[in-house]
Amino acid sequence: MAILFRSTPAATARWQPLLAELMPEHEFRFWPEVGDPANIEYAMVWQPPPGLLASLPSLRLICGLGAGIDHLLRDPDLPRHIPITRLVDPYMTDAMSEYVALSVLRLHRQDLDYLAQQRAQSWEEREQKNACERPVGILGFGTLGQDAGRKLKALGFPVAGWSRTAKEVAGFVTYAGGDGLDALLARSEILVCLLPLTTATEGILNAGLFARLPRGAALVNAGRGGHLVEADLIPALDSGQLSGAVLDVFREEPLPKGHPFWSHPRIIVTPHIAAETHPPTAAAIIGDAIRRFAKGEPVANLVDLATGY
Ligand code: NDP
Ligand code: OXD
Repeated sequence: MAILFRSTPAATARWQPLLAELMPEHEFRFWPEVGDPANIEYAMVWQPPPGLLASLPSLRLICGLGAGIDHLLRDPDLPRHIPITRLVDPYMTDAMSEYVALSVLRLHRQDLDYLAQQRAQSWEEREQKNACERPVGILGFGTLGQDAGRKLKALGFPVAGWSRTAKEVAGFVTYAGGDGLDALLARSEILVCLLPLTTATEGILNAGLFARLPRGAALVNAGRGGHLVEADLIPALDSGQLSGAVLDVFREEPLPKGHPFWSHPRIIVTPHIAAETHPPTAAAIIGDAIRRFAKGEPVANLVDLATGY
């Protein structure tokens, strides 16, 4: 029995020594050295080439190396009968909340304007609200959204969350479904997207949605690039409907040189680093899932292919 590991070359180099240390009972094959595919029962993967998973006849469990699994569902040959786990790692959750808190604070404290003023050597005080006067809406109120919400709330922001299914989360206003979205947007001066990318959420950040936010609202997208209709963002910023955007994810990554997002004065770009997979903690979590699965015990964080996350 062997485990196939496939990620980027840089990530593979970080994972390799940890896997030997934390999962010594397993034989690992590091893509593209697959060896005999017939004895691979488990796959630990990030963006596997299409068809790779279908070529493993003994595969029993697919362990995604990220929280999102849209990279797996893009494979037309994905063996859909094989269970998939996604990564839920408190270390990553903390990292995402740091990113969201930083981004929301930058937008709230008018950093884009003060940076422009610094470049112009212009000493000008701007009127500033406190966090308690700046409602934040979080699209995707799951593992990451709720943790970010708790940390924003601790900073004083009134936070509301939007999810697919209705839920009660102590201390938060929550909304669900299409009607709930209108209500959340109407109150959100800063909108944070932490949704999974699915057929239902693709392109959700578009001109129609921006128009339903209060004028001058700002956007943080740390979900997926596919959530944003890129052509709609700059017109919304240039018209003043949106006042700023912090973007960590893009339809094409790396964001191509010359893309207008790089140089727009009201956009902050980061290179998909909001919450990177952290091999030491992730290896322990995935190792535990594989051990439980092998013993026939229930495994956490299984993906539901019907909803796509
Ligand atoms: P979860 O599955 O825990 O949460 C997803 C949330 O989105 C849930 O609240 C879910 O609703 C909601 N949701 C899903 N579909 C819809 C819909 N159609 N309408 C309304 N709400 C919807 O995922 P995580 O919080 O762990 O991760 C979220 C995403 O964050 C990942 O899929 C990934 O794309 C992104 N991510 C980005 C990273 C980065 O570095 N930029 C790092 C890690 C993750 P419900 O509660 O009803 O199920
Ligand atoms: C993830 C990511 O989904 O890093 O984990 O984007």
